[in-house]
Amino acid sequence: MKTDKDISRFLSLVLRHEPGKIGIVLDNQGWVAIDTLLSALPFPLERPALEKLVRESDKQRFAISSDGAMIRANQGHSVSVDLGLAASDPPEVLYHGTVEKFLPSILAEGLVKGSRHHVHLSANIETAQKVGDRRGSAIILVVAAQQMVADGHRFFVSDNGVWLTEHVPAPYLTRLPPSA
Ligand code: HQG
Repeated sequence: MKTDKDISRFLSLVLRHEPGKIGIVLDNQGWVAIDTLLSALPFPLERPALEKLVRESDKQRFAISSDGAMIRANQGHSVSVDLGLAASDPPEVLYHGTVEKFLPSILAEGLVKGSRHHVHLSANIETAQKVGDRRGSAIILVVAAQQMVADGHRFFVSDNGVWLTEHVPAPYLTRLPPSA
């Protein structure tokens, strides 16, 4: 029996990274017909259960189109899609959670997007803490977002509130001291 978490992980995999794994094709904006997805999944899933999972996803990872026909991941893709996000004005600072072992490289080349479309940032420290804790003991980096905007960098915000940018050069990063 698959848990909602197992299903969510699998949907993240096929809607962000490897749609070909189950023989589906995402359109340019990352959408696929829900009927196509459900019949391609290697386990049974009914539409109401999928809708519930999308509604209750802790990070609101997926979106269903307004006509109810299609689904996509809100962010985090490595396959090429155009989410159609408009550039947004970020708060003064944003946060990024990482771990100690990446710091030398981050301080040398800044935050890089790797295989994803963007570097992922959050507006609050708690989220960055959780993101960093996925890999060990979180280190929180503060990103001088408004300074970056002043210098010509652009920011986007996904439908589920993740702040995205192409690259954060090292001079815009400072380390948040651990809280007592
Ligand atoms: C690190 C989850 C060395 C970066 C989360 C991170 C997030 C560098 C890792 C979303 C580096 C990339 C994304 C550099 C960055 N040298 N390491 N120059 N620049 N890094 O998973 O931000 O559950 O691609 O610090 O909640 O950890 O999938 O990015 O540790 O929103 O919905 O390289 O994934 O959301 O890792 O996480 P990731 P991330 P979901």
